[in-house]
Amino acid sequence: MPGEYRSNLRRLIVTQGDTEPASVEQQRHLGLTCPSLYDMRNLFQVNVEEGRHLWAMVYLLHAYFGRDGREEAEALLERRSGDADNPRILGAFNERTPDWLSFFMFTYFTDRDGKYQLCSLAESGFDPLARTCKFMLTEEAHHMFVGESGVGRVIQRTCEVMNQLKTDDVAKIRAQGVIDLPTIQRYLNFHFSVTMDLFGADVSSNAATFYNTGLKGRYEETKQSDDHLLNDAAYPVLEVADGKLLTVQAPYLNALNERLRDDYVVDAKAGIERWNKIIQKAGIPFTLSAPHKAFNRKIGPLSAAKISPDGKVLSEAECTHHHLAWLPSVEDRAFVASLMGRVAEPGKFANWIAPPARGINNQPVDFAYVRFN
Ligand code: BYC
Ligand code: FE
Ligand code: FE
Repeated sequence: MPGEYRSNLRRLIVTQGDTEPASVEQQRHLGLTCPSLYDMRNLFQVNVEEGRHLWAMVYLLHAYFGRDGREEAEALLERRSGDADNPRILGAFNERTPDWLSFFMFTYFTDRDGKYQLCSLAESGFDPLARTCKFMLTEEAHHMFVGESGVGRVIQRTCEVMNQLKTDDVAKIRAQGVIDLPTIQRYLNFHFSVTMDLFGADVSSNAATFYNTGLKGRYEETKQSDDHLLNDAAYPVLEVADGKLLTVQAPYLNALNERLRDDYVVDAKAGIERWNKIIQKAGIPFTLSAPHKAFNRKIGPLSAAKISPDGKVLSEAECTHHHLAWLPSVEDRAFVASLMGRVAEPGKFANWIAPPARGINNQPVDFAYVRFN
């Protein structure tokens, strides 16, 4: 392999591999506060599979990259999520996953980044990487299911309590030990925006190189009807000019991160609409929505501006003023944390979450999914 190709390929594999143990580190204490045995079993399955994804990437490093690969794999084992001195590579993987609402949001939004990145690596011309990513994708579907159904069950339980009390008063809803819908929206805003950053800068020469050298493709590359070279093509990206968000055309090859982010947003929004169906069915006039993709960014040119969830460019003062309404506050997080307590009796569920519609592998919902020996 030529030098630059080799180091780019290794870097992609290291970045992918780094996220896998990071997520397990972020989630490792959640067994202590599982809302049911059903949920605990799902947590363990997710963690085991992320561990295997790590193994798959380390295998590639050892099998194809000689000494550099072994050193990178060693370094991967030394990094820790959130460690100030030796953190994980990507931002979202250094955030905490302190409670189960965060876990469900993470598996819905952040594992979905996994799906999109793996789909683009599954197009790689480096066949061992492409093949292993295709296999990893089969497991990603379950992780996202855990997230979507988890958040859905939290919403369902909240709606039940709201209808019993006939109120949307946050204090009264919280007093019943369930999570109010505005707090769920703030958690959604946080996890959505942190995940937006995982796609990298909107305009990136790395992205162009990865694509041009066949290391990565687009999402569903083979279904794209253009020439797959993209040399003279353009793609829209956002810029802040005169206090407004403007769409400008960038060279397509440099905008491939943005293209993948846009594909992701369509998919992520579809599930939010399914959550809204639960709220509608309960007859409650409230709608969850995805924040604008420019909201709360830390990566790329949009990170220099303050942008509201509905896509308005704000002054520093306006932003500080609204911050509490848009992202989980210390108090929101403390409230959610106060609800977390372990429920480990088969068929029992914590008060803040509805039971699932069905069990796992045709077992009943009250099956003893985890045994403590
Ligand atoms: N945080 O040119 P840019 C998953 C860095 S999730 C911190 O835009 P590029 C999973 C970037 O590294 C899927 N740093 O970067 C989910 C670069 O650094 P250098 C994970 C960031 O390379 C749940 C600089 O900023 N897989 O599997 O075009 C549970 C300039 O950026 C971030 C992958 O990501 C960030 N968010 O795009 C378990 C696939 N973003 O060179 C698992 C592999 C960017 O200046 N990775 N930077 O030192 C990639 O394809 C690319 O590296 C990225 C970044 C798309 C992430
Ligand atoms: Fe994974
Ligand atoms: Fe995953």
